[in-house]
Amino acid sequence: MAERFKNYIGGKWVDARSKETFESRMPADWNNVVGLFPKSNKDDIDDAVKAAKEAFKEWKRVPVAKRGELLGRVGDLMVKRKEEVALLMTQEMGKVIKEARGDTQEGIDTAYYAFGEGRRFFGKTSPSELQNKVAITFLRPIGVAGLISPWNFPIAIPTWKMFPALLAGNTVILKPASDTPALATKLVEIMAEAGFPAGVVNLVHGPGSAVGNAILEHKDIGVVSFTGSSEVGRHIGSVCGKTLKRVSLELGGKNAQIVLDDADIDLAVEGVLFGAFGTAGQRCTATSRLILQEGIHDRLVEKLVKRAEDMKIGKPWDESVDLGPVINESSMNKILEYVEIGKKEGAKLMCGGYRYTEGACKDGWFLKPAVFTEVKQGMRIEQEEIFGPVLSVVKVKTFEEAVEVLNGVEYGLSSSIYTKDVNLAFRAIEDIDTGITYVNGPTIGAECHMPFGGTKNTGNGHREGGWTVYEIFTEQKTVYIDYSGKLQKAQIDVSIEK
Ligand code: UN1
Repeated sequence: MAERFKNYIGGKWVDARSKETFESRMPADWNNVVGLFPKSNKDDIDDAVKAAKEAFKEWKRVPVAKRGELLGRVGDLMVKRKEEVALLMTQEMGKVIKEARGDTQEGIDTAYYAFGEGRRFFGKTSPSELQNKVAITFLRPIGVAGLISPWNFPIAIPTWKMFPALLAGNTVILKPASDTPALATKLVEIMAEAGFPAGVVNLVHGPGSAVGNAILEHKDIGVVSFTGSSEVGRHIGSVCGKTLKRVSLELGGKNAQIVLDDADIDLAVEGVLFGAFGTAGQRCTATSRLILQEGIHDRLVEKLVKRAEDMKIGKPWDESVDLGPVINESSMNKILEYVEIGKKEGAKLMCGGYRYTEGACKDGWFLKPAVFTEVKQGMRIEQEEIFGPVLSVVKVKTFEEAVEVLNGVEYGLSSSIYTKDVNLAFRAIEDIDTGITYVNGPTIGAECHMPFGGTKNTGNGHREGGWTVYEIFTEQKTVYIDYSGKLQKAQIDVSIEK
């Protein structure tokens, strides 16, 4: 019998009110059930909001440095349990063990960053326009935060949302992706062990249609943060528009790496392999397009295809494996459909692009990594997010053309340029319309202390990570203190005589 897991509401582990459950299975071996999880609905969200709202009354009064200390303790516990979490990640989500450790480490880094921020939760101080008066700002919590997280970074992204929300003094309800509920449970177990008061951290499993929507519509949730597809993001944004909630949306990408003729070719090949096929291409930041200047094109493609073909596919917990499975069957089918679309559009499939079933891989969603060349601007495989190990190579003549192709999509998350020419590197930084640009590095590898997010349809202008995430989870309070002892009128009592 598969283990049965619970929701965490008001400091207690509880079943869904409906008592219904859903399964989580291993993508690398779908005969294996990781566990059964509560299939919750609006009633469970109502319970969680009640608990979170009650807990907020006290939690917001805990000094921010103390809240930070608790998050530091979460970091310490995560360090101790890093290997156990990473192993579970290979099983439930399917990324290879080295990357699973990295995902967990990103959560640890986020915990320690929040710990530090607890001692520098600064507002601003300004002179007033009047004499004997001063103006200051404080950051205050919003209330109950509803956090909806994806499966591709099943530890890192929930921590990106929960830790800053909690540090700021909000209480939280996490609704994790239904493909990775065990990992979210593990994280919340660790947080419970660290000693958050009951109701401060709540976990509610279940489908987006029921649990997610209940979060969006609940009048006592003040802020929503979502990472996922642009399609779902549009829906979330529109509902939150109606209910006047603050909402942060981190959505799709169609990221590209440019390689100019003068680049270090081997470095560029290493970069694109990691960027395109790391996490089996299932990152918002994944390199989905490779834009090559014509002088380097053929040599680079030759090296790249050889390396892609040699990648070892297998069970993600095996240290020697380069590429694990994709998350589930429908995702695999969608990726394979894109391979067919690419062929029909006239692009040339140089390698991979089919299901890999050899040996131990027969019961998993494994794919051979695909490289398409002769991809033209405007083809669907050049424009649409695929979220799998499929790379489209576009040949260009000039730097200007490269930037134009890179910018010619609806998304703007990450980007990269390989060149030794410092002038062109800086022009790229200026001209590329994305939230993140790497110079001589792949499109993946964002660090927790820096702003993370994108332009255009990648989101709605917020930045997670770094200091900017606190703009999502706080209200600004502006305070004027008048110590003149008389009524002073701003805008009316003009101080400079004519
Ligand atoms: C994501 O793909 O949603 O920069 C997040 C990176 C990781 C985070 C990716 N640190 O690739």
